[in-house]
Amino acid sequence: MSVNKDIFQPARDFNYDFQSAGQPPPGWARADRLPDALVPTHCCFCGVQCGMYLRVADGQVMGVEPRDSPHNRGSLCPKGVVAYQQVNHPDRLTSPLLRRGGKGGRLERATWNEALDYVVQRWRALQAAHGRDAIAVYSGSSMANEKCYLMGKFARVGLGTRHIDYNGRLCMSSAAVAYARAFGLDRSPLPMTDIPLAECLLVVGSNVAECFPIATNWLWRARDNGARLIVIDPRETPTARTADLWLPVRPGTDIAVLNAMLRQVVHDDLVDEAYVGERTVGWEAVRAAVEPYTPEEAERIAGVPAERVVAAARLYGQAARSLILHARGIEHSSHGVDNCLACINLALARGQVGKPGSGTTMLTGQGNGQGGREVGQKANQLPGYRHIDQPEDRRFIAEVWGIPVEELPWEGAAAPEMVQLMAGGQIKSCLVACSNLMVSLPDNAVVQRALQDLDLLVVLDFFLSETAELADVVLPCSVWCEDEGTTTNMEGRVVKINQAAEPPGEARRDWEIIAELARRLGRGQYFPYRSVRELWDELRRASRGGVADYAGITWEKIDAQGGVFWPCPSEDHPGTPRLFTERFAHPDGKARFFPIAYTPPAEEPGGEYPFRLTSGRVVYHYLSGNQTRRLGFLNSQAPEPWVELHPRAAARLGISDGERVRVRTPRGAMELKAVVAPTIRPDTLFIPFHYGHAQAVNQLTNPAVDPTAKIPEYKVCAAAVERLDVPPGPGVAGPRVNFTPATAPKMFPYAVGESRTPPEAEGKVY
Ligand SMILES: Nc1nc2c(c(=O)[nH]1)N[C@H]1C(S)=C(S)[C@@H](COP(=O)(O)OP(=O)(O)OC[C@H]3O[C@@H](n4cnc5c(=O)[nH]c(N)nc54)[C@H](O)[C@@H]3O)O[C@H]1N2
Ligand SMILES: Nc1nc2c(c(=O)[nH]1)N[C@H]1C(S)=C(S)[C@@H](COP(=O)(O)OP(=O)(O)OC[C@H]3O[C@@H](n4cnc5c(=O)[nH]c(N)nc54)[C@H](O)[C@@H]3O)O[C@H]1N2
Ligand code: SF4
Ligand SMILES: [Mo]
Repeated sequence: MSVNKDIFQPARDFNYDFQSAGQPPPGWARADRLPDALVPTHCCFCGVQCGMYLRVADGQVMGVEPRDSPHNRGSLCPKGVVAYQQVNHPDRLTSPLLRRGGKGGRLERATWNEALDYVVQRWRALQAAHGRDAIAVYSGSSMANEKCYLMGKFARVGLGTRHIDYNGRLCMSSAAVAYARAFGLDRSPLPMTDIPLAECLLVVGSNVAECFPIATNWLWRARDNGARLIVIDPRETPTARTADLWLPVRPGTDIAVLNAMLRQVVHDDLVDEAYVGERTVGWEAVRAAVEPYTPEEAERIAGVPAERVVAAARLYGQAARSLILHARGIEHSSHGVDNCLACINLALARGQVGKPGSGTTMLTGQGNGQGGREVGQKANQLPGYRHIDQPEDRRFIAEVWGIPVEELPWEGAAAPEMVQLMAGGQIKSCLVACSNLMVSLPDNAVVQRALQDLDLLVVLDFFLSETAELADVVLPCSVWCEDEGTTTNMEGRVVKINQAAEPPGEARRDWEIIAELARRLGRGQYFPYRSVRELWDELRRASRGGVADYAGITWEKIDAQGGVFWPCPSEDHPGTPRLFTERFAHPDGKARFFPIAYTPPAEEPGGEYPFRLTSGRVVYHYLSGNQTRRLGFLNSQAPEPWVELHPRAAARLGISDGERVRVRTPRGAMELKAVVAPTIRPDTLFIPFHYGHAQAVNQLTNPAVDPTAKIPEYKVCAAAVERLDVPPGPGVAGPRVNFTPATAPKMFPYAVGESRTPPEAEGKVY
């Protein structure tokens, strides 16, 4: 077998100069050794969760081999192939760091005892002075289910605070709300292996080929079978380039197109009346609601030629099996829930949901993006997708945890609201695990002030992130393959991550650090875990009977079946790959239609800011980039951000390809390289978001959120782009800002010290 040696090389160009150092650091595994073992596991990056083997020699991870899991069939993308290079990376944090000399001081090495004692003593003092809710926990979905579960329990039982939320809030919380509302349950209704059964694929707001490269193989199989492909995206993505139809929508205007497609389906008599009558509720209101959305109206609002809207409706509507795949392009919106519901309306009207190879599916982003949102680290949620406001759910979980139900806090602030509570001084300390807020939250000048003003910021990470740089205490943790556990991939398939190495130096596993903090807080009796398996067994018990029921999933069954789909209520149950085949998850078994009207984004272009700025991903980097910017091969392909703009816009502004330019929004400005490309709408700019500090696009983005899901509107705000020799003057009229009470980021309504008081039942759909 010929091996591309490059991919086995350590990252040469990040913080470690091998040339002058001469030799790799001690402990760096050599790629040319034969492995002692191949450890079966899954990739740590996106929601596809490709199976892989890690090559291990002398306890060191030294490479990767293909593994034939049912959903990736041996393939890996460029990120999966080099993921293992994080393990022995010279930038790994190997001892706790403590900021000495107050806020202006430096982060310096400390012992675990010193660091943990300091954290616990400060937390006790802050809670005594300001109430339990003065501390927040901000978690993440790149961690295994067991750890995400532990974070929720630690916040509510260890610290007794109501404030816990996680980065999935920024990811697809709008799709989660939409599925819960329409179907009664939030999970992709079918496995990836169903995609080749579809006759028509409608991709709405996803750069599938760059963001889910291996899931894309299933799209190609569908194409091989003759499936037609339609893509709705302001950019002609690699997937759009191969499509039968590309609908270049103006950012933030998809509802006009989706409603017009549904109207055309109605006018062409393509509604599945039998299905609609038997399996759904609310159709008549939707039929009436879409009537004003003529193809011409869609063209006016969304900038997509009317005849393309009609053609898309016919391709989609005439297929016997059609599948809508949607992602952050429509979900990162101040009306993200409505965007997803508009997709669902279309699929329900065509009678597609609950059948093989058809319906709708959300392309879940993070490795454990699905599991992370159902095991209880979300502000309004308890394990098993239970709701924190439901008395019977509260009783059940309090019993599993062995605490009086009155001690269980109520709903806390969602991630963007937490930032406001920090900025407002109500939250005094935050424990961040598995998130890099300084890069990922919108309007990050405000985020920086909020984090810097905290009395105590504690960060668990294995590389010093932009957020960890601001911390008072940094606790070094394990990378994914230094621990075991389960993740739930984008299909709802629970898979097993296996341990291939020990954490380096003094680094510890996340769950060990959290359990130790609980012990030092005097809550050790609730956190007696000696292994991840004990945590897993408790999670199974806590999910029993819930919407996301893991009770019957054992690690052995995962191994035997190549993963188990939840719900899986008992050990003799095989799991549930396809949902809604007979009934939907609402008590009456029927799906719900919701009439959706187009509303403009929270900020529209105008005056000084004539462009729509959108942001997203490239294939070589992962999220905030804290991991992939350190992996030499990946970083060499995309070492810095750029702004994509259309040749017509560039010509008008005198900008040439490769030139450095300034992009401005009402919140900030940044300088970066221009990439002039005909693949983007002339009124739109695109910047990838994987970079920190002065290279972060979130200096510019709008913090407006969806009123229910609280997901930020990353995908559209008003912007200007200009040559660097143009002074950034005070400008003429500002953008037209559509802030309404519903879309404005709302201050969380509860004061601190109120964990034991139920909130008013306002907007508690999910
Ligand atoms: N390489 C890579 N892969 C990843 C990740 C990564 O960071 N890097 N992250 C993972 C995670 S957590 C996530 S959430 C997913 C995200 O996966 P995707 O949602 O596919 O990725 P994005 O780049 O955020 O946005 C998708 C597309 O939305 C388009 N878009 C922008 N505005 C609009 C709009 O108003 N309407 C429509 N229809 N489209 C619009 C953009 O042009 C872009 O092509 O990827 C996962 N996979
Ligand atoms: N402008 C703009 N902003 C966006 C988006 C966008 O499209 N545009 N997308 C949004 C989306 S979809 C997402 S998902 C968010 C993601 O935003 P973040 O969650 O902030 O991004 P990550 O890079 O995943 O941050 C994870 C951090 O935890 C560390 N980490 C990884 N694994 C572990 C682990 O097992 N344990 C611990 N303790 N730490 C770990 C990593 O080193 C990294 O520093 O960003 C959002 N922000
Ligand atoms: S597609 Fe996703 S899970 Fe698969 S190798 Fe790439 S990043 Fe990893
Ligand atoms: Mo995400």
